[in-house]
Amino acid sequence: MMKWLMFFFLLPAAFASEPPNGPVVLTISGTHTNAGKNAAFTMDRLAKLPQASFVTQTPWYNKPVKFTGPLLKDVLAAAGVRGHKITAVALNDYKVDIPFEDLNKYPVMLARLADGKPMAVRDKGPLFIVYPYDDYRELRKDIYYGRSAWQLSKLLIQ
Ligand SMILES: Nc1nc2c(c(=O)[nH]1)N[C@H]1C(S)=C(S)[C@@H](COP(=O)(O)O)O[C@H]1N2
Ligand SMILES: [Mo]
Repeated sequence: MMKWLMFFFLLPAAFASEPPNGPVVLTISGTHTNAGKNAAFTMDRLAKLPQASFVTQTPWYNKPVKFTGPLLKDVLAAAGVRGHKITAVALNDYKVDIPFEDLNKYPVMLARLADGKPMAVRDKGPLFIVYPYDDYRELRKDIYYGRSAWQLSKLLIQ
């Protein structure tokens, strides 16, 4: 009974806040942000940014995976965001800091496809921050694996 009440109560609100091209999958916020409404990203908007792609082995899959998505620095540029430090927040409330320096040193990707397919939440999707671990041996360390937030939902900029 309670469940149904909740359903009818929440449903109109969910539709009202949804832009025509789908739900917001990533929000960006922070004190040095002038992003305003540019800080909300639908999958569609992320897919329209220039796309990067690389194949790499990871600790999460038992074979190399081809990841595709915009570079994190291009996402932040599209939102009009600058700062020193990024805190990535995931759907499971995992939080990790990523220095802006990483984005200039490496093509850090906001992956939205794994082997050409969208990632379900149970497969660490829909968004996964990935580094090109195979191209840089120094990235094959727990500090960078830790910065690889899967199920990403927010970026807080400081
Ligand atoms: N969303 C989310 N991303 C995450 C984590 C997490 O708990 N939640 N753990 C991080 C850490 S500390 C590491 S080492 C790697 C590997 O985590 P896993 O092997 O538990 O998937 O994912 C990183 N990304
Ligand atoms: Mo870790």
